[in-house]
Amino acid sequence: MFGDISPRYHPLTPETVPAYIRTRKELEAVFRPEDALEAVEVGDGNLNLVFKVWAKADPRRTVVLKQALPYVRLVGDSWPLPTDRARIEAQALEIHGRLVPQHTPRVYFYDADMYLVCMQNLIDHIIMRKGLIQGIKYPHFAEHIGLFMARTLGMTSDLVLDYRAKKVEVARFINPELCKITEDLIFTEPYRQTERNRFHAELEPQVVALQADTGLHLEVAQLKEKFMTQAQALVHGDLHTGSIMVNQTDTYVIDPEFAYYGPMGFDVGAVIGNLLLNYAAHEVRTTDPEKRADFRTYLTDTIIQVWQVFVREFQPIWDRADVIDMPRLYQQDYMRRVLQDTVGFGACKMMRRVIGLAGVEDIRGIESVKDRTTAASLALNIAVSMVKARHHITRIEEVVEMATAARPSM
Ligand code: SR1
Ligand code: MG
Repeated sequence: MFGDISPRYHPLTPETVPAYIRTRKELEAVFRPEDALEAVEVGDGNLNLVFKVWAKADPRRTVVLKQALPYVRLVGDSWPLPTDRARIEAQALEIHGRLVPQHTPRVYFYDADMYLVCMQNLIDHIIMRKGLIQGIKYPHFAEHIGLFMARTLGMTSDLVLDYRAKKVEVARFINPELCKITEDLIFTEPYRQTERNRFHAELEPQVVALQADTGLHLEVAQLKEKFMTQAQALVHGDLHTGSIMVNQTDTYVIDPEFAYYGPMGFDVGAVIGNLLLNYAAHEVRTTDPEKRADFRTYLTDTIIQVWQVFVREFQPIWDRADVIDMPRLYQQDYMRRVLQDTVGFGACKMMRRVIGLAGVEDIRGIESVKDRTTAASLALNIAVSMVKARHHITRIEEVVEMATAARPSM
């Protein structure tokens, strides 16, 4: 266990949610005393309980309650996990809401005894991963997420924060157990034989080769060290396409419970790596060659645009930065290092989703084993070429070139 659990804490159920809602003054503007309330548990993530609750008479009057369990939901109570992650999520959402309100769900309250965040129910939006699997394009996504990352990363870095405030923030977002999940599941387990890995037998020869590749291990070890030691900015920490909700006009970033002070490229890499996982999945998910080529062009254009918008929106942050010398050269050097980190972390995020415990639906949801193997193999080949090339990359277009050149080996 991790510290004492509040005596008031109890996991909610759909039956107990309405009574809990009645105790919260913050929701008096949403629900009326006479409202009959309905709740369902919809958590399909790996860690928490998530309830949607609405007024039966008007389902648009609705909120989401996200409550931490004291263990990893995906595995059970044999894997304890601190409920403090709910505080981290509430505080990160507060910062995101200040810096990019248009891309952050509204938070109604945080209940520190119940380890629960109550927030806006994004009823007009879907999880981006699900949309991408169906081949839906989101024309404003790159613009939105590029801005989101430039603001949330740049404005929480030493380029903007006062020297003392920065250290206070680093301390506030110490998140050791969730970082340890990342250290194990992303940077360690995929590269050795462990019980928690979940790849299918047909992929084994490629995984065995990857696990014997000492050059790859060196790169991944360097990235793990960077993840563990570089307190560059407040990163979201789990910015995959399952943490993004979208429609044709809006983009919202949810679920920052893995937030901590880490390298910026960890977030940018998560976005790009997950777009590439989807790219690999469409190798078999979209059988019509023209449609596949068209959707892939959308994905690769999006990758390029995400980076370009990120760099463009970072510029005003540079204008506020007090750097000692050669500001132009330093800016270029800084952004090049963030790009190289992005490529390395993006690759690690891809490999873990193919080999490790927590997969993604893009690949693992492919029913035919043969097809799943083809997509997974392509994802691994793209990732391996990225991680090995990362030190030399100077342009985002090189990532797209590597993706388009890669072929499945199985
Ligand atoms: C045991 S938690 C597995 C994964 O779920 C979260 O979404 C993170 O990506 C974590 O690595
Ligand atoms: Mg999550």
